[in-house]
Amino acid sequence: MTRIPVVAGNWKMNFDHLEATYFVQKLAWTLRDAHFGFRHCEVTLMPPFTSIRSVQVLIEADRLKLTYGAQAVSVTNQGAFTGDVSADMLAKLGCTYVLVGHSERRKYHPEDDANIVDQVRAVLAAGMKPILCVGESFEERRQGIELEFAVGQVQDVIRDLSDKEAEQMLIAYEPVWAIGTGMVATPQSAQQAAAAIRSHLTDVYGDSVAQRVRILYGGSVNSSNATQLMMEGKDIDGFLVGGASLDAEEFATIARLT
Ligand code: G2H
Repeated sequence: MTRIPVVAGNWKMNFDHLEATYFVQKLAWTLRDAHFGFRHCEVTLMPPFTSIRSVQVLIEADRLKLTYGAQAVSVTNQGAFTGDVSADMLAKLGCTYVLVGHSERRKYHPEDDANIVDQVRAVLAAGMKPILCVGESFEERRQGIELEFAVGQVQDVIRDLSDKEAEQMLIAYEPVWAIGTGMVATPQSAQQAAAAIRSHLTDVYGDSVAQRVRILYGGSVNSSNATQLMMEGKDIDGFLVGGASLDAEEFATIARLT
């Protein structure tokens, strides 16, 4: 089964709508092939809520072969939830993906497993694809339980999903100690985690579903480590890129190497 790799740029809380417009123009100029589609991978941008509409307008106006998504979503669809943004609102903005359970959301917001399951359901119900983020902290790695921990996080979220729903998911393995630190997982350990996650998906859904789910690696990815991670990661289907996605040339290089 051939899985099309994804390179997702998680801008986190960076770029207002004007900076976002400038970035997309620069990325399109840097990657002239954005007009024709990338040969090997899908490139997707995950701006803050306030920049999604600007990114959408530019991508549609210039017919760029880029997709985009959001970094978080409400578990409810409408009503008195001040500050929240619903899955339907994001779907109407043309979002393809929504990040769910990023470690920064788990840390700074009350996002526990039950809430993350509800976010996944909301995203799927609105016709988008959740990118579920999992990964161990330094402490779990020190104890040697990193694989059990990451697989356990996947297990907690997917247990009630149907085969069809599971196929729509992407999973980003992001060891917390590697996020924004410059410390990247070794290609072997990234592959080992991706393989453990895929093996769990096989146990639950069977091989044909498990082989369709794209598993990304995230955590200090840049143009110097992307090639090795891809070459040695037969279960790694692309990257969730944070810091390095804020530089259009660097991000374009990662996309070319994926
Ligand atoms: C991991 C990643 C993108 P960074 O969170 O989500 O960030 O590449 O800066 O480590």
